[in-house]
Formats: sequence, structure tokens, C-alpha cells
Amino acid sequence: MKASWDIFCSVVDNYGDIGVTWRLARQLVAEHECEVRLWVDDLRAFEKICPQIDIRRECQQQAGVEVRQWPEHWLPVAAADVVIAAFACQLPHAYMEAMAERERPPLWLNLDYLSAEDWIGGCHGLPSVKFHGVQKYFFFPGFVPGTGGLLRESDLLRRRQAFQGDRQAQLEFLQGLGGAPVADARLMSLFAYENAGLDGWLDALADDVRPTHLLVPEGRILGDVQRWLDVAPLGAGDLAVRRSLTIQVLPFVPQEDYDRLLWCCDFNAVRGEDSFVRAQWAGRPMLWHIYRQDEDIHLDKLEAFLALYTRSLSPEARAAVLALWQAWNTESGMAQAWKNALQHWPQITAHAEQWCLEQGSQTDLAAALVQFYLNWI
Ligand code: TRH
Repeated sequence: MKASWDIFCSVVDNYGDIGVTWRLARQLVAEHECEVRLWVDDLRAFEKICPQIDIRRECQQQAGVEVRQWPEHWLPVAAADVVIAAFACQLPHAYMEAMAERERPPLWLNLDYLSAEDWIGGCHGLPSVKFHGVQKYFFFPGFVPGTGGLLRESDLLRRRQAFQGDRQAQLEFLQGLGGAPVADARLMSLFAYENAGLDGWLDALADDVRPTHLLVPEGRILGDVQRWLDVAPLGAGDLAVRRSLTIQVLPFVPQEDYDRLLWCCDFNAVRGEDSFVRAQWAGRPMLWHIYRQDEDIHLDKLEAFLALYTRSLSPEARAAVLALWQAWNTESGMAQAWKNALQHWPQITAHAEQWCLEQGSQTDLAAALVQFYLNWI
């Protein structure tokens, strides 16, 4: 019999919480024959990444997943075989009672945020709290064996490589988003939080001898782009040229299209958690705007990832990547850091593909979750 899974997603802000849980839910259905209910407290955020969502419906089927509006006033339901509280969200008390009432208690997991820090390996899979005899476990995604791995659909790298090998498919896709890329330009995408360091970067791109075509999906960074351009509020479809730099504002696209956008580009600036992982699967050089946390603990996460990510680069290329990522995340010094990174472009580019393949050889997160469940029963 198929195992039933309940995934709970409380949207804190932005799109990462729903981005990750929606991806996981679909993959559990498509590749592991699980029956999945995804409980989401903010269908508007969901609709942004999946326009098929009907925000008025309490219950709907999407890609084989039963999507449920997580109601403020919980109505009783039977608990599933596996219960995932994403990112430490608090389950409804009545649902926890239902877990405890099951003849056979469910496997209860807290799916945590992604980090490359060392302690993750030691805590992954450990027991956490108990509720009336139902044990909760920590499940940590990660980049090294011994962690929960990264979300990666089984055919993702094959589809990515096929698309990157098909120039016509890329052109059609980009045209569908609003226009063909500028000839001979370095094609880049920009998805980031507000960042005061953007000015220096755009200055460097505008002054470069090689043209750059920068694609910017609508979102939080747009205010900084607009200020640099010194124009009225920007929206999807707007295009501006400043010397070597062409900036094109894109609509916020469905999640599958965002993958294709990353695959088309020579360089991707991403943020948060899910786009950060998807840029790695694109096999192209990238820049991460990490989600800011209290007491700057995000900087430890940044450092831990960089230590892993850059370890096979030459000392010079490594220093250039470190300086670029640090400049972006401290919002200063981007012009010099960018010019310096360009000096090592061939190596940084080859490394991005190599890193992707290395990560792709490990067990993916959905498979690791299913295996954890099978070991547990
Ligand atoms: O939106 P985010 O900043 O989400 C963040 C992080 O997850 C962070 O860790 C978390 O604490 C915070 O939310 C609450 O960035 P992230 O994780 O990259 O999620 C963005 C999602 O949006 C991802 O699934 C890709 C998707 N997306 C689209 O579907 N279309 C688009 O056009 C773009 C730009 C993104």
C-alpha cells in the first residue's frame, strides 16, 4: 500500500518555504508513488510560483498532490504515515492529537533549512521532541554524505543538459519571456533581496568591453535597479540600455520556467534556498544572496558553503569567488570583485559544472526521506 505523507508549509515570507515544499511534494508523488497532502497557509505565495493554483479552493489536486489550504481553525483529519513539518513550523494541536491517536504512530520529521555547516552532519536524523509518545526527528538537507542531500528530480540534469545543448529551444524560450538575447552578450539573471552593492556591479557591467544582457524577474531588487537607471518604477517588459549593459525586466515566471531561465544564462545571481540550489543544478557560475538572519549567523552559513564550494579551485580563482560573494553579501566593493572574478572566468565556469555533477552523484533529498522512512518502519 502507498504510504501517505502530510507536508506542512507555513509561508514565513518570500517564496522559499513554498518553493521547497511544493518541489518535494511533487517529487514524492512522481518518483516514489507516495500519496501526498501539502498543507499551505498562504496560497497567494503558492500561486506566484505555480499559477495553476486556485487560491479560493480549500482542496485541489495539482500534479498528483492534494493541495490543502491550512485553515486557521483546524478541522479534524486522520494523520498520515509520514508527517513533515517544514522549517520548524508548528503543527495544529488537533493534528498532533490525531498523530498520537493512530494505532501505529507516524514518522514525524522536521525538515530544516539548508546549510553547509559541519554540525549538520552530526544532527541529521537525531530525535527531537516527543508528543504523547510520537517521536519527532531532525532532517537536515546538506551537501555532503551523511546529511539529507539536496532536492533534485531524477531526470533534472539530463533535461538541463539537453536544453543547454539546444540553442533553438533556448531562443524560443527567451523570446517567449519578452525578447531575444543581445548578440555576443554575456547573459545573466538577477534574483536578489534589496542590495546597496548593486550600483558598483552595474557600473562595472556597463563599462565592460563585452556586452551584458541582464534579465531581472520582478521582485525586491527592482528598486535598486531603478535607482541606478534613474527611471520611473520598472515593471515586466521594460528594457533599458546603459553603454555595454542591457537590463530587461521579466515577469516572475512559474517555477519550471525559472529553471529554464537559469539554464539559459552564463551567470546567475540567486538568493534564499531554493533558487540557490537550482542555480547549482544549472551548472553555471553563480552568486548567492543569502537570507539575512539575526546576529549575522547567515555569514557563518555563507562561509561554510564557500569553503566547500571553492575547495577545488586554484588559490587565485578561489580568492576571487570568495571576494565576489562576500562583496555581494556585505553590499560593497562589487565593481572590483566582479572585474577580478572575470580574470578567472574559464576556471569558474568549468568548476560550476564539475560541482553540479559532484553534487548530482549523491542521494537526493526526496530519496533520502523515503529511505529514512523505510529504515524506520
Ligand atoms: O524567496 P526566497 O528569498 O525564499 C527565502 C528562503 O527560502 C529563505 O531561506 C527563507 O528563510 C525565506 O524565504 C523565508 O528565495 P528562494 O528560496 O530561492 O525561493 C524562491 C522561489 O521562487 C524558488 O522556488 C524559485 C521561485 N521562482 C519562480 O518560481 N519564478 C521566478 O521568476 C523566480 C525569480 C523565482
